[in-house]
Amino acid sequence: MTLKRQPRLVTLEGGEGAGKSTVLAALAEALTGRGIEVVRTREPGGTPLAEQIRDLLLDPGHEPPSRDTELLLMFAARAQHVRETVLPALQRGAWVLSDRFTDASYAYQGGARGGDVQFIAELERRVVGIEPGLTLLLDVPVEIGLRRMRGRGDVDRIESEREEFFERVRTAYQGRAQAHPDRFRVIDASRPLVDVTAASVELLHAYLEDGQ
Ligand code: T5A
Repeated sequence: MTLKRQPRLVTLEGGEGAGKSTVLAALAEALTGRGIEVVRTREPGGTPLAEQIRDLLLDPGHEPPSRDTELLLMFAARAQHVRETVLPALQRGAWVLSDRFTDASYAYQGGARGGDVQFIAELERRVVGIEPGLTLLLDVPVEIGLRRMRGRGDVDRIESEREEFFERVRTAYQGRAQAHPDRFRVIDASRPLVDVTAASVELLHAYLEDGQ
C-alpha cells in the first residue's frame, strides 16, 4: 500500500524553537486571504482524544514512556487525528495546516531515539495512509533553537532532552528533506522571525501558483 499524497495538506516541521507557531499563523492568513477554508491543527493532538494522548506524552509529571510506547502513542494520536480531523477537512475541500506530522516521528522516534525506521514506515502505511503535498522544514542550529525555547519558559518532557538528542533530530529532518525533495522545502530559520515567515509565505504562494 502506497501513501496517498494530499495536495491540500501542508505541514510544518523543525526542531524546537524554530518558529513554527508564528509561521503557521501567517500561512493560514495567506490562505484565508485567498478565500480558502483552512483548518489549523497540530501533532501530537488535533482532536480531543489525541490531545489527551499529547498530554500523556509530553507532561513531565507522567511516568516516562519506553521508546516503543512513545512511538505507538504518537501513531495512536496520529491515527485519530487523520481520521477525525484531517481527512474530513480535506474531503470537504478545506486546506489543512498541521504543526508537525509523520515526518516528526521519523526525526524524533527514528533519528533521535534510534527507533526502527522500517517499523515507522510500516505504521505510516497502515495507520496514516496519506502524506502532505508540501512540507516546510524550518531548519535552525540546535543551540539557537534551544536558547529560544528555554527563553520562552516551560519545558515539556521531550524538550528537556540533551543537546545531542536535538542534533540527531535535526540531522534526521535534513535526511528526510533530501530523500523527498518533491514535497520538502527547507527554510533557514536562524534568521529573524519576520524573514522566516516571509520566506515561508512566499513558498506557499509559489506552491499555489504551481497549481499543486
Ligand atoms: N514529537 C511530535 C515527536 O517526538 N514525535 C512526533 O511524531 C510528533 C508529532 C511537540 C513535541 O513532540 C515531539 C516534538 C516536540 O518535542 P510542541 O510543544 O508542539 O511539542 O513542540 P514544538 O512543536 O517544538 O513547539 P515549539 O513551540 O517549541 O516550537 P515552535 O512552534 O517552532 O516555536 P515557537 O514559534 O513557539 O517559537 C519558540 C520561541 O522562539 C521564538 C518565538 O518568539 C518563541 O518565543 N522564535 C524566534 N525568535 C527570534 N527569531 C526567530 N526566527 C524565532 N523563531 C521563533
